[in-house]
Amino acid sequence: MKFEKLNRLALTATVALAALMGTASAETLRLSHNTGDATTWHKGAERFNELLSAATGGAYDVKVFPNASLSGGDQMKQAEMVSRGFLDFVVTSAINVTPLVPEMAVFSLPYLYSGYEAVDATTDGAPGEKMKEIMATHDIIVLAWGENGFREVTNNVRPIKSPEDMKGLKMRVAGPMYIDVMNALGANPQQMQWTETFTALQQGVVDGQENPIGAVIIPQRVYEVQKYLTTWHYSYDPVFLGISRKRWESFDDATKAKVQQAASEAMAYQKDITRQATASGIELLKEKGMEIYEPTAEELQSFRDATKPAFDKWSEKVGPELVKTFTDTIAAK
Ligand code: X2X
Repeated sequence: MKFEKLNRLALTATVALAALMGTASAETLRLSHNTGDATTWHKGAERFNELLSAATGGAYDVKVFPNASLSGGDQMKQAEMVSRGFLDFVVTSAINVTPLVPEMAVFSLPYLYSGYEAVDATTDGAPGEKMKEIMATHDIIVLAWGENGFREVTNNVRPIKSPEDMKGLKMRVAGPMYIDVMNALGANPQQMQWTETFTALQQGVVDGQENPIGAVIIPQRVYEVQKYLTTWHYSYDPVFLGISRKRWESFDDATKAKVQQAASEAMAYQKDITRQATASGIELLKEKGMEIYEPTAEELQSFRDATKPAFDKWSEKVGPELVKTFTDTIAAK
C-alpha cells in the first residue's frame, strides 16, 4: 500500500538522519589499554564510554583500543603517549608506568599489602592523592583507580611452594621492578610484552608468568598454557583511568565534572567485577585443569623474606618518604 511504503520510507530516512547526526556531532576520543577485549580492563573502559556518552547526550564517543594497538603493542609506551597528548585516555596498571614515573612502583612493592582493605585505604586516601599529584606533574591526570589485582605466579615446571622452587625458572615479567624480584628468588626473568606472552608460554620460550586471576589469567585463558598456580599474593597492581592534561584542559568545568563522574563510576565497576571474578576464580581454574597451591602463612613469610632485597632497592628508588605515606596508612587500618 502506498501509505505503508511512504511510512517505511520516512522511518528509513529518520534512522539515516539520526545516524548521520550522531556521527557528525559526537567527538571521537581515543582510549588505549594493554590487555585483550575480554578482560575487566576492557569492560571498565567500555563502561566509561557508555556513561560519558549518556552524561553528555552523545557528545563524545570514546573508542577503546585493546592490546596496546595504538602504541604498536608496546604497553609501557602508552603512558608516554598520554603524557605528550598523543592519546586522550589510558587504562593501564601501575607497573606499566614505571619507566616514565618510577614512583608508581610503590604500589607493587613485594608484600606491601596484606589484603583489599589495606589497598582501598591507600587508593581512597592520602597515598592515592599523592600519586595523582605525581602523575599530574607528568601531564597524566589520574581520574580514578581501578584494579588489576594481586599478582599470582603460574608455571609449567612444578608447583611453587617455597622460594627454592623458583630457582632457574624462566619467568616472563611485565616491568623492571619484577626483574629484581625474580632475581632475588633465583629465577631467570625476561621482560616481554603481554600480547606476546601467551604464545611464548605455549611454545615454552618461558616457563611461567605472574598476573592477577580475575582481571587477566581467566579472561585471557592463561590456564590453557599453564599447569601450576600459587596464590602467593606477592605484588598488588592497581589499574587507573587517566587522561592527557592537554585533553583535560580543553574541557569546560561542566564537562570535566561529567568526565570525572563517568570515570569514577566506571572504575568502581571495574574493581567490583575484578574482585568477583577473583573470588570465584580458584574453583574455575581447577575445573580448567590447573593445579592450585595456596601457601600457608609461614610459606608466605618465606617469600616475603626472600623478596626483601627487591623491596629495599625499590623503596630507595621511589623514595622512603613516599613508601612511608603508604605504610602509615596501611598500619592505621
Ligand atoms: O603485562 C601484564 O602482565 C599485565 C597485563 O598485567 C600488565 O599490564 C602489567
